[in-house]
Amino acid sequence: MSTVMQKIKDIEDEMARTQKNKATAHHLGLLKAKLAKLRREILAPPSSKGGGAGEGFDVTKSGDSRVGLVGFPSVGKSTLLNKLTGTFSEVASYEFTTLTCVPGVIKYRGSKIQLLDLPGIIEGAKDGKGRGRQVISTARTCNCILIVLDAIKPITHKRLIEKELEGFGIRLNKEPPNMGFRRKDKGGINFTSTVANTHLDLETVKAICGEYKIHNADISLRFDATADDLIDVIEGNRIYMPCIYVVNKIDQITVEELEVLDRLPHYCPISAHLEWNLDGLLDKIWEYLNLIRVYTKPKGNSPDYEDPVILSANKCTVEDFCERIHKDMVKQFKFALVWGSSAKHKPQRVGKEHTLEDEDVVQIIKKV
Ligand SMILES: Nc1nc2c(ncn2[C@@H]2O[C@H](COP(=O)(O)OP(=O)(O)OP(=O)(O)O)[C@@H](O)[C@H]2O)c(=O)[nH]1
Ligand SMILES: [Mg+2]
Repeated sequence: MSTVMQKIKDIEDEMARTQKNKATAHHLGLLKAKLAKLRREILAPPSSKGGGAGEGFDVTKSGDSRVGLVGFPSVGKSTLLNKLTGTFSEVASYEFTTLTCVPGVIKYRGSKIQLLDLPGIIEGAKDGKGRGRQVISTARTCNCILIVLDAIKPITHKRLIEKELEGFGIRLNKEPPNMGFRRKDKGGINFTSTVANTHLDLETVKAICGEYKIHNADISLRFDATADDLIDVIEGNRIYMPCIYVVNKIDQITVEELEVLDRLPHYCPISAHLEWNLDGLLDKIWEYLNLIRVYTKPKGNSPDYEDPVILSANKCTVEDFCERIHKDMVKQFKFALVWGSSAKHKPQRVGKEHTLEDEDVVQIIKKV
């Protein structure tokens, strides 16, 4: 492992020394590709059987979605878990109080959100330091990440945590790169673009592909992609995840300082200890999880508003709803009656491809 670490360091040093301009673009692209390959080696060493290395903490998934608390030591992650879930995770003024993953459950708008308190990470986690690797591996299993920051610590901490997560293949608040990439048997590298490219040219693309021993491929860009985007597409195991920057301990800063923080995108100020703005945070978590609630209506009864079926807003057809209720439901499905914002009438009769919306009421009519 240490030789891999040394190689990573050497490449990072070389990148820092290299001036960024048109003439060095392909060389930098090549270095980035080499770096991505080395990081992958650390994630999952090829020799290891059963894969101990890239593994997270052994906590069973429960509820409708999973949210992870990530941050430096002593920023208040455990305090926040305790306040939001009523679970107990030890809080103390010294660093590295939490040494394992402690789960809790938030009940919010009829849904159950599993919140994971994780040990504080230190810089270099992505390169195998401390428990950080385990923390980030667990973070990869979440549906949303809360990066917890201390309001009185330098804002540079935000960038450091992001770098750790990025080094582990997690992409925050980002869509997968919109580009076509198809390997071929012959014909060389064919590089086309529908927009002006300011980062990538054919030479850089060839250098990066060459590093992966890809000599024949069709690559088409539909946006101004960077070398990192191309590497992400080739590596393929990236996880795209929503992230909220939770700035804690705002009881310790002035109103003027708070106003400066207000300009950060994807951010939520709180005081976990004094329970300031925890409702605002819950609202934001709900928004970033992008979930919808669907109420079932048994025939002849009123809808069950207590226990909604929770679906992802990206996967919320009547068929998805049926599958959640029972695995055989789709087979027995005849049609559904839907009340609510997705319905044109009250109720509307729909098929299984109909897309549901938040707080719709659904009654399934089975075949007889
Ligand atoms: N002033 C202030 N202090 C807080 C707040 N939230 C937490 N703290 C304090 O910060 C210290 C660290 O809190 P923890 O919750 O243990 O922090 P942690 O992030 O879980 O720390 P590790 O487990 O060591 O990574 C404790 O002394 C808390 O009382 C807050 O909103 N305001
Ligand atoms: Mg803790």
